[in-house]
Amino acid sequence: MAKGKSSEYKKMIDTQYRDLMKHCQVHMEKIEKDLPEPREDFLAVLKERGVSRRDFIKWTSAMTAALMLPPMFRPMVAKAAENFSRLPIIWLHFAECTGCSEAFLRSSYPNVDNILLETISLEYHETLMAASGYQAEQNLEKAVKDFSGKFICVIEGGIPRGLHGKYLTLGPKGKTGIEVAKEVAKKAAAVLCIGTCSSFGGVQAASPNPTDAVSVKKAIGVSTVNIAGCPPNAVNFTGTLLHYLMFGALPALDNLGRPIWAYGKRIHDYCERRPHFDASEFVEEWGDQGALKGWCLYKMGCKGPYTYANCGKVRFNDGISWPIMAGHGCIGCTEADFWDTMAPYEKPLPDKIYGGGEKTVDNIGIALTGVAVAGVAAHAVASGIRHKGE
Ligand code: FSX
Ligand code: SF4
Ligand code: F3S
Repeated sequence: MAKGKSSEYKKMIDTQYRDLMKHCQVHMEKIEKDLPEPREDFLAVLKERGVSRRDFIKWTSAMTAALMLPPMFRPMVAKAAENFSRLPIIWLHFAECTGCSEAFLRSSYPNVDNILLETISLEYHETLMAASGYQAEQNLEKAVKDFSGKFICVIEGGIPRGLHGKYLTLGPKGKTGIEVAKEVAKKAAAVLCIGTCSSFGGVQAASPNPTDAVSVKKAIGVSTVNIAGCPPNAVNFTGTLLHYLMFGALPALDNLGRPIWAYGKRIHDYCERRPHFDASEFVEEWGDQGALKGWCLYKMGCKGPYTYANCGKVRFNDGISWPIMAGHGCIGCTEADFWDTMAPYEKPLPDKIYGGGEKTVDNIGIALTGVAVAGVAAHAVASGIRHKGE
C-alpha cells in the first residue's frame, strides 16, 4: 500500500475504534442502570481466591487481544468482567453428555475465566441447582418471567425431533425438549449454543441418528450464537458474554454462527507443529521417531487444516495444553457433522470429501467455510443485536 493510502487507512481504523469505544462506554453506562445489582464483588472474590491485581490485569490484556480489540479497550474488558454476575443466564440441557458444563466447572486451580463462570448469575441450570420436579419447573418459569427480554438463554445439547420430540422429555409435566426450548428462547435477549451438540446436533445426530437429533436452530428456528467444540473452550464462552456486556451486541459470526473472534482462523494456522508440516516432516506411525520429535500429525489424520477454532492459541485446562500439543491430531470438533465426516478417519481425508491432499491442504479450510476478515469487523456492532423490541 502506498504511504499516503496506508496513513489514510490507519486514520479510518482509528476513527472506527474510537466510535466503537464511544458506543461501548454509552452501553456500559446503560446496563449499569438496567441490570440487576451484582451478586458478588468480583474483585473481592478474585482476591479471596488468590488472584492478584497483577494477574487480573494480565488476564484483561490477554482477553482484549483474544477478542481482537486494541489495548485501549482493556479497562472496558475489566469493567465488563466486574459486571459479569449481573447478566441473568438460564442454562438448558438437552441431548448431550454434560461435558460442556463439566469442562467449565472442573478446574484444577482457579483462573479468572473459571471464577467468572462461578460468579455467573445462573437463574436456572439443571445440573447445578438443588431444586427438582415441580419446584425446578416453577423456578424456570419464574426466571423467564422476571428477566424477560434481558436474560441469555444458554443451551447445551442437541434436540431430538423423532416421535414428535418425545425421545427427550423434561420435568414433571413431561414437556419435550422442543417445547421447553421454544418457550424459553422466545423470551431471551439472545440464545447461545454451548458445544457442538446444540450448535450442530453433535454426537446423537451422527449417522444413523435414530432420534432425529438436530441443532437448536433447526429444531426451533431461532438464530443462535454457536460456541462450538466438544467440549468448547471456556474462554470462547466468557469472551462472547463479555463482548455482549461491552457492546450490547453479539459479536460478528461466521457462516456457521460461530464468533469470528474465536473461530475465524484454522487450527492449522495456530499450530506449533506447523513448521514441520511446511518442512514435510510427518508422524507416519504412532510412537515413531517423528512422534517423539513432535512432528506434524497430518498423515495420522489431523483435521487441523479443515477446522476453525483458536484451541492452539487459548489452550485448555488453564492454558496448559490442547489436543495437538498432547500428541493427538485434531478431530475437527468445532465443525458441523464432524462425528461423521472427520473424527472416524485416522488418515488424511479422501479427496472426495473436501478435495483433500497435501498439496492443496492450505486452501481446503478456506474453501470449506469461506471464512475471511477480522479486526473491527469481528465486533461489527451492527451484527445482530437481539434485545427484545429493538
Ligand atoms: Fe455435546 Fe456438551 Fe460434546 Fe458433551 O453437553 S459438545 S457431547 S462435550 O457435553 O453437548
Ligand atoms: Fe498442526 Fe495438524 Fe496442521 Fe500438522 S496438520 S500443522 S498437526 S494442525
Ligand atoms: Fe476440537 Fe480440534 Fe480443538 S479436536 S478441541 S477443534 S484441536
